[in-house]
Amino acid sequence: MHTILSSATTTVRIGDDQPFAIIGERINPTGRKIFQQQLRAGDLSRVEIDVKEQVAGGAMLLDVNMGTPLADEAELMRQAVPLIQGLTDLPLVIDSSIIEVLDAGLAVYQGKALVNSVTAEDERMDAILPIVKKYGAAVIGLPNDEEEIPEDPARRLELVRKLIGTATGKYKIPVEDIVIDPLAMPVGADTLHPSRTIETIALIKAEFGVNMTLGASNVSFGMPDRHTIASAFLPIAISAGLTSAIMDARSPQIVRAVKAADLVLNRDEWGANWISAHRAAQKAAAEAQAQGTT
Ligand code: THG
Repeated sequence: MHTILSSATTTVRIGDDQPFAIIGERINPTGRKIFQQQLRAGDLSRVEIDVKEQVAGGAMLLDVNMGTPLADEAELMRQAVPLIQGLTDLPLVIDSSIIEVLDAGLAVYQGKALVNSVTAEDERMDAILPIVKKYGAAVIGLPNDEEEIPEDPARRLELVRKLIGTATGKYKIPVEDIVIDPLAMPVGADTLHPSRTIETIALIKAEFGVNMTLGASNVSFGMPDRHTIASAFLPIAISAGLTSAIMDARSPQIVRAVKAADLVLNRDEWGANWISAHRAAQKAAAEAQAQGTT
């Protein structure tokens, strides 16, 4: 099962026989005071740095979230999408909890975007899925409803059934355009959270075989040495069936852990990506040294 996303010029295929899809999380003002102040003042200049760093780090798609208190988020999204598409050919993930913001981003997007996200609540599905269909986009589905974010993996699976059933049945969205987020929560809040996420991934994979994504940084939130936690969590989740993650693409440690997982899980034929990345790093190091000695 392949989820195909695109920009005006570039296509990315997500699937369990493909290299793990690294979605850069960084274009998001949550927890970043200065970035929030800039966005509130209509200054999007920081986005350029965030794009460059994530592309350099190995991002294959970029999540775009403009959620800023006391700002016109729809207007920010309307400006951010063409700005980012002028800076990179990577496909984008349009991330907002506000329906008008998703619509504003999709209206100006060139290509096939991934909408982040819709829950299993009837009201949310009935508002967001028609927009997804209208733009021919793909969508991330979250297994929580009006009552709860369920802890039990079996209950999450029930909500995934509801989501996929409604999206494919009522709204005629192809199942390959539905990417499920099994919900990643901080290990610092409960050390059972990651195990529940991984069990949910395995259940969804067995029943539907759909592509999945999650917010990898959620897992390490509030803990020291976050990159090491992500570097352990992601390969385990990938082994269970996770095919992409919204993650810190600037971290060589996490990106290399994911690339090594591709290699050992046979998503990197002949180790071609692994070897060429190593050679590129060697070359860059040699060039840096030559610069330093002249
Ligand atoms: N699922 C889906 N979408 C998501 C999430 C998810 N989108 C948003 C979020 N969760 C994923 N994105 C981030 C982005 C940043 C961080 C965590 C998740 C993060 N930021 C630092 C912090 O808050 O400590 C920023 C600090 C700084 O740089 O100054 O951790 O789960 N579908």
